[in-house]
Amino acid sequence: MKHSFIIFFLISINFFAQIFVSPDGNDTNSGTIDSPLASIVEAMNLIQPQDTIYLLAGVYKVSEKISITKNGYADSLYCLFGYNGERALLDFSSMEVNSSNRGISLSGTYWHIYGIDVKGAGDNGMHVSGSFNRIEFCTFYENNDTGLQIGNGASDNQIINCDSYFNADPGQGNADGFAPKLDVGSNNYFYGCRAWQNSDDGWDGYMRGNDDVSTILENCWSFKNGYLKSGNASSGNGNGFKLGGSDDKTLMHNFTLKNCVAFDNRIKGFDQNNNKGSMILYNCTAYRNGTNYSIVSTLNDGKIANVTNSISLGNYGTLDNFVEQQTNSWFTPFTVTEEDFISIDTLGVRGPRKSDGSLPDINFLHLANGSDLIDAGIDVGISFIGTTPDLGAFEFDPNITGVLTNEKIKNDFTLEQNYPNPFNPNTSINFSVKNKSFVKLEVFDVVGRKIKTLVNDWKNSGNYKINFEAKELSSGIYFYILNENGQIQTKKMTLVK
Ligand SMILES: [Ca+2]
Ligand SMILES: [Ca+2]
Ligand SMILES: [Ca+2]
Ligand SMILES: [Ca+2]
Repeated sequence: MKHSFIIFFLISINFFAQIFVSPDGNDTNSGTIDSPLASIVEAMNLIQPQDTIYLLAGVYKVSEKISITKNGYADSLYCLFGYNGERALLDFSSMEVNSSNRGISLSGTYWHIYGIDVKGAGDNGMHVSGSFNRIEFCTFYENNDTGLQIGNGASDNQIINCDSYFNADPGQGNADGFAPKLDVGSNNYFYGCRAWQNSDDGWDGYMRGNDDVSTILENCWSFKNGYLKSGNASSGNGNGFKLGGSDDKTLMHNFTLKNCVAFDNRIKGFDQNNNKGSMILYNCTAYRNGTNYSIVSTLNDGKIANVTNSISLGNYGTLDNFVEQQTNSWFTPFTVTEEDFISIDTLGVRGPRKSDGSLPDINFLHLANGSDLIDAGIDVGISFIGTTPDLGAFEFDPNITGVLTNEKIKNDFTLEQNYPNPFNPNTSINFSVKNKSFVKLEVFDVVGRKIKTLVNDWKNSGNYKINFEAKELSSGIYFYILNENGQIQTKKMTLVK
């Protein structure tokens, strides 16, 4: 009863405009669900902050670049969503192959783009030059350059649960899956993404025009890069994660990779490529790449390379003496064989995502019961099961039989009861965030009117204490709701004057 009430008012409180677009729509329509527009560009012209453009399911044949230029604010995002969990495919295949023919050019800020597929653009599927955007549960495939590229100083973007595959440029040496590269800014974050069979690299952080920037990847899989859709080898670089590099070999890209997996990439799994910045690899797994790990050239002063709790099935490659290493699978007394894993069959790795966009459950490269790699790692600040962290990207859970999940690194958070409660007129609301994520904390009254937005921003992992002041409000029951990456927790508080 209580639940349905809360769900009811969560829906009913949204007074912001919704603009609907359909492949069968018409731009003379009003833009309601029953009378949708035809053109995404027209919807872009109409949208106001906090509005949502819903793309009804279907194939949108688009022949010109879609430029997203409006700037939202931390407390009023623009939203572009596939409607109701269905997929909207933006098919740019009629575009000529040309570096000015990107599919979507996102130069705006504070956009949340969710549930959209981008195919066949004449250049990048999407190019992000704006900051503080969240691109979620989108796919980029068969574009004529990198699927999703981030550049022009763009910073603080979150790329969550996206796939990028079968991208190939005519020369095959440029198209990566995900490319925070060249003049990209800092603090872009990838979570739960997959890149496969791109003609050049899975991820590429090559620098030109900017220096000493930082990028974070968690729970990302990169495989079969350096191969074309046909399965033939490409003439591109073929690395899973290319962690930088620059023309004069001096520029720095600081990468942090946690729980990332590279396999079957043609040349290298995890590749420094003359990057002079810091590279932190925690709990990564590499298998059957040309070379699994390669960090071989000295870094700039003050920069460090660290590979810890990581697995190589097969020869690990080359990590120079300056690379700090602890408890990797190639150290004594560990032995790594196929028997350490439930499966080394890649079955399911490119399978469909769950309905919330998270990665599919697989057995591939998950540790088998009895492996000496279980509970063999050291604590690097990633949550773990058992007495200590395991080696590799997937933590063994003795309580789960059959298909394993990636639960342990799912974003999660706690929302505490406010204190004092009842209160007048000030109270504190504490919450904690485990992984960096987009957090919204809002207060509603008992009929579901939004009273105040207390938080609407990216938060790093940590504990937060927010003061709520209710001097202007009357006595009664209020709700506060924390929304973190789409997961919601609600608590009740009482103002007594
Ligand atoms: Ca290349
Ligand atoms: Ca590349
Ligand atoms: Ca073993
Ligand atoms: Ca463990």
